[in-house]
Amino acid sequence: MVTADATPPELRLLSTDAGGPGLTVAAVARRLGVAPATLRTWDRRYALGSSAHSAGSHRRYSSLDLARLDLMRRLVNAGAPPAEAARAALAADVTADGSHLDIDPDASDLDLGPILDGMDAPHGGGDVIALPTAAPSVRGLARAAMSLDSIACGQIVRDSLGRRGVVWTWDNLLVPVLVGVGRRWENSGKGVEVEHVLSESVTASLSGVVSRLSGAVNPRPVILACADDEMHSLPLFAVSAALAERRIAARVLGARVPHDALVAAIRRTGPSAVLVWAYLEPPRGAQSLAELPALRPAPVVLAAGPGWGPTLPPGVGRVTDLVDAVARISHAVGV
Ligand code: B12
Repeated sequence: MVTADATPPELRLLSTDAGGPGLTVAAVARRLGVAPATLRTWDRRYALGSSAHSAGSHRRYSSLDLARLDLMRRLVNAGAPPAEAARAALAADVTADGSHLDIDPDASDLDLGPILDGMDAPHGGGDVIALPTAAPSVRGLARAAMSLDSIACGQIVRDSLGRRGVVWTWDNLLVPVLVGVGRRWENSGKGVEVEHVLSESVTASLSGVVSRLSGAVNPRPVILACADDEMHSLPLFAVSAALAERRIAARVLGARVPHDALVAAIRRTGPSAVLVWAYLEPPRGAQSLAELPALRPAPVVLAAGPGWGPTLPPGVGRVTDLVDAVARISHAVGV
């Protein structure tokens, strides 16, 4: 018998256990960081789904169902073939509060011991991102990213953007997961593929907010660019989406913008504000910001990110976070 204290606290004690309605497929998908289609497939193929259906035969999940599905997800993430993982999850003896799983190793051909040992490594260097006190949506996004499930990542991020807006989603959902992913890479050297899947999903979701903008209020453009060699472009998309919510249109030049290309873009468009993001120190440092074209009227030039160092050239403003960036750009465009 192998015992794992495996179920995260937010998966415990759902209302079906007290005779209430339980969770919907969408809610379970969010909590587990698994696409709803994957849950339906597991139900159809392996009979691993909800034990109760409510009126209208919609699936409703109890904490015991969730504990089994969570185990299934963990085993699959740890490399178990889905059919084997499902057999083990179905054979698991789940306790009443869903907090423990007693797994019978004879129920499966898998050697479950090493897989269970590898689950929930505590310091973010293993197969999870360590986010012990995080909200369910944060843990769901982290799990989806770790599973390289870009569809679930997109669903979780879009859901939050729709409900809470760009600034809340950036500060409370995206930053914690991005920092966790970055820390895992720092500790283990693993997970660049996770960073890429997460970044692509976040970029696409934030771009979706921008694509719904019509009737922008700013007559002169706003330019958002990364410094020379800088690949960390996500903050630009966050700024662009947060501005779009205020009906301000921005032109995102994206990652690795050579200094000469930025100069050319400024000359061609005559922007009211230019924000340049640097996570890493740019090759020519903050001095490059002093060498932007002197237009009339002069654009507001903003340096964002830790790469610019402590001293900025005269006339260049420093932006400290997303709210600050939106406020300064809104002021520059006169909104
Ligand atoms: C995603 C990611 C990538 C992706 C980027 C994809 C993309 N399209 O953006 C990829 C895989 C390409 C990548 C590459 C690299 N990465 Co990287 N990456 C990250 C990760 C996980 C998130 C980056 C991000 O968007 N951060 C945004 C927020 C979450 O960062 P933050 O520091 O908390 O931001 C706060 C402040 O900066 C502040 N702030 C201050 N001013 C402003 C202004 C504005 C407008 C905003 C919004 C915020 C803000 O508020 C922010 C919170 O809102 C970070 C981890 C991390 N902690 O950020 C590593 C991280 C930035 N990467 C790092 C490194 C070392 C690299 C690589 C050199 C190594 C590698 N893996 O190959 C390359 C660099 C390549 C290059 N030339 O640029 C290090 C940087 C360490 C350092 N300071 O030197 C980090 C910190 C990882 C780590 N923990 O070590 N990376």
